[in-house]
Amino acid sequence: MAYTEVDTKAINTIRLLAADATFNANSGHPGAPMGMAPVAHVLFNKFMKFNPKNPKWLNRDRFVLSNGHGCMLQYALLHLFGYALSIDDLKAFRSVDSITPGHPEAHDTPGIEVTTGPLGQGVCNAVGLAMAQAHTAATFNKPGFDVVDNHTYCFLGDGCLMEGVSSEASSLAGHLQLGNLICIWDDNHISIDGDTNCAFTEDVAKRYEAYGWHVVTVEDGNDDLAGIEAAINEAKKVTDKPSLIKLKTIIGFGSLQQGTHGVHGSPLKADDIKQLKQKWGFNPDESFAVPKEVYDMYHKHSADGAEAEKQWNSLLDKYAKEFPKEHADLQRRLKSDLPEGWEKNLPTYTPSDPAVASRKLSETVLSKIEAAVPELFGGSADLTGSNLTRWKTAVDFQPEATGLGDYSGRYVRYGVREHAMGAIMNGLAAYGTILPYGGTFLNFVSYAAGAVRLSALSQVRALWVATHDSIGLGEDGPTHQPIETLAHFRALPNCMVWRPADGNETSAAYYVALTSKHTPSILALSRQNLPQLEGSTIEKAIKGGYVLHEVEGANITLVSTGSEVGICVDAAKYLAEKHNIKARIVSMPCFEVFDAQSKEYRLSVLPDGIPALSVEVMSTMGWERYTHEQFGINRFGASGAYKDVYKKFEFTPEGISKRAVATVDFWKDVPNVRSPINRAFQQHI
Ligand SMILES: Cc1ncc(C[n+]2csc(CCOP(=O)(O)OP(=O)(O)O)c2C)c(N)n1
Ligand SMILES: *[C@@H]1O[C@H](CO)[C@@H](O)[C@H](O)[C@H]1NC(C)=O
Ligand SMILES: *[C@@H]1O[C@H](CO)[C@@H](O)[C@H](O)[C@H]1NC(C)=O
Ligand SMILES: *[C@@H]1O[C@H](CO)[C@@H](O)[C@H](O)[C@H]1NC(C)=O
Ligand SMILES: CC(=O)N[C@H]1CO[C@H](CO)[C@@H](O)[C@@H]1O
Ligand SMILES: [Mg+2]
Repeated sequence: MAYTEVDTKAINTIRLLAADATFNANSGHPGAPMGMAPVAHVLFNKFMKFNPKNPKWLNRDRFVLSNGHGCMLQYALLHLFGYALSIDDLKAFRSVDSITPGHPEAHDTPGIEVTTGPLGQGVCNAVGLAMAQAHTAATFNKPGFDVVDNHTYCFLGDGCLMEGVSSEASSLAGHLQLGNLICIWDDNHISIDGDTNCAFTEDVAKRYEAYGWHVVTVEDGNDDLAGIEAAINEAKKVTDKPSLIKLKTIIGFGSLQQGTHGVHGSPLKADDIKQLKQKWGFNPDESFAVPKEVYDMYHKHSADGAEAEKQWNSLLDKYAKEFPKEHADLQRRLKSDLPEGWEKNLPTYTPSDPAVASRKLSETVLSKIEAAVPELFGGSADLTGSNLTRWKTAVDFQPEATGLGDYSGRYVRYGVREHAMGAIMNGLAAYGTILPYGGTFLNFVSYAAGAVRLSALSQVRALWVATHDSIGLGEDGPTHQPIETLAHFRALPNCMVWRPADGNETSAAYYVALTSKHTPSILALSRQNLPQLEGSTIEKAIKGGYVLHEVEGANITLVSTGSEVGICVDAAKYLAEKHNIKARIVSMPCFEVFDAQSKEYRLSVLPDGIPALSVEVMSTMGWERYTHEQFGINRFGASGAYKDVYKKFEFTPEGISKRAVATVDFWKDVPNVRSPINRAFQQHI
């Protein structure tokens, strides 16, 4: 179909909304929206299937703006197509409590699929969405019932392509042959420092071809709408490779400063906006103007989308009759509810059960629940054997052509790509039918910190199976031994860091992680064997912290996590025998969850009257919130057999006792020792 004046008007409307909103906010990025308005117009109006009245319709096409600084493009589109985003919301761009924040946030704004802005993340999210689409189709589609059959589109900029994380994910996407993924690169030769030739001169097209992508170039992304349409059509036809469309554009198209970094991140000047409006036939004295024919055109497309959803709904009704079990499973997953009774599969242990490494306990949990929780979909960053993340009968998520698995498989070979794994999990979770988990060493979760932070911010349920959680990993040494990791992720809002001490606590960690619909979890798991602790139960551990061992007339509380709790139990015996000191023991597997308990409960665990000493083989930072004294490791670890390393740092019953004696001695003259739980005001809101 030929393009007309209305198309041009629509494109210029998008450009001017971006110019007006950034001018009005006196902040923001007009350049990318003005350069990408033509491709956005063609993609949204000719290709994408969605219903603005129901932004969560399962079989919509997904769109990710990986160059999230260009979000005025996305906000303008959402408004024009009739999502619940008004002109006033555009006027409130970048103001406090608006639904149009400085970068797109999925949980704030209807129609935004994933939270982007940290460059490189969005394209990885898009890979995750495309994987989820492929997996969901392979799991639920039946002959004649293409319940899931559509595409993930992603815009990305030079910045995204420079970030290493996008290379990790793109390499995997090529291997996985994700034909439903179409990425469009805003090849405008500009980033903040100016012309990209100062730092970014590789042949990106060749690189992506080498990854196994289909790559096409559109020479004129500013005016050649038919060329853009043809490139997207061609990309859709390639079903066994992801596509990259290299779209040559001019940043800030139309502005007096077009093609320079001056339009990247600063509003245009008033007279510049004026000349744009004059040039394009808009009233120069009017802002946020939308011609009626532009609304009409876009609303027509949205009405087609609503009709497509209606037809899909009747397809789904028929599906429900023919495949009631699958239909019920799909509906349940879309609510993030877990299957009735799934938790009965969580293993429990008795004190006489053998000592087991918590990474192994984690594997047992996964093996026992995977059948009951079919949305569990995970893998490991090339540490499957060490991390024990794969149940025995698992099928790999692989393209059939590789002969290694198929798309219905639930086990992902992420390769050595922790950061992409984290970012892909965010995309997998955003799709709506999958509960993602990923395994690596705890130390290397830090490689993925950029993605973990976005999981927490955008309220994504994703699990990190983070094994080899401390100096207890032994011989691999300080390069692999986490020190600051727990402090870092405990400081991250809305992130649960679990460090279970035994089998019951490991089950508790999984229980809370899986049932918390809006919070990611990191499960820090040991390589070394841990005894089953008398008094641990799932019920107690799901409070985040509890009294493992109470004693009348106690002199001190020992507070610990994971592998050190068992050593504290031995230390308490030693203290009673050798020093006539009575120690009560608190296990604190998760700060975040403990903090959410009532003050009364927290004070019952950490009472007034006696000092508390924390024991954890990592940075002491953060423990001041719970204890008077801290025994930890504020330096790097050491390479050696794990028992020798623990001995070197004195994490032995004797070493802990030495600190306990010093604590009791130091605080004995302090009258009315107060629990650190008592505060003048609540520490968080
Ligand atoms: C991880 C990360 N690092 C740095 C930034 C800051 N930043 C925002 S946009 C940008 C330049 C991006 O260039 P490009 O993607 O080409 O965008 P364009 O200027 O073409 O709009 C940078 C460095 C960021 N958002 N994320
Ligand atoms: C959805 O995708 C399939 C291919 O995966 C395609 O055949 C179909 O036309 C698409 N539907 C719409 C409405 O875009
Ligand atoms: C684990 O929990 C179960 C059930 O609550 C309990 O019977 C058992 O004693 C606990 N195991 C340990 C080692 O405390
Ligand atoms: C421990 O507390 C008891 C009182 O509960 C006290 O009699 C005893 O002296 C204390 N021990 C030490 C070593 O302070
Ligand atoms: C079952 C399994 O694969 N175990 C492996 C776990 O990882 C360690 C290395 O860290 C191997 O020695 C085990 O064989
Ligand atoms: Mg650029």
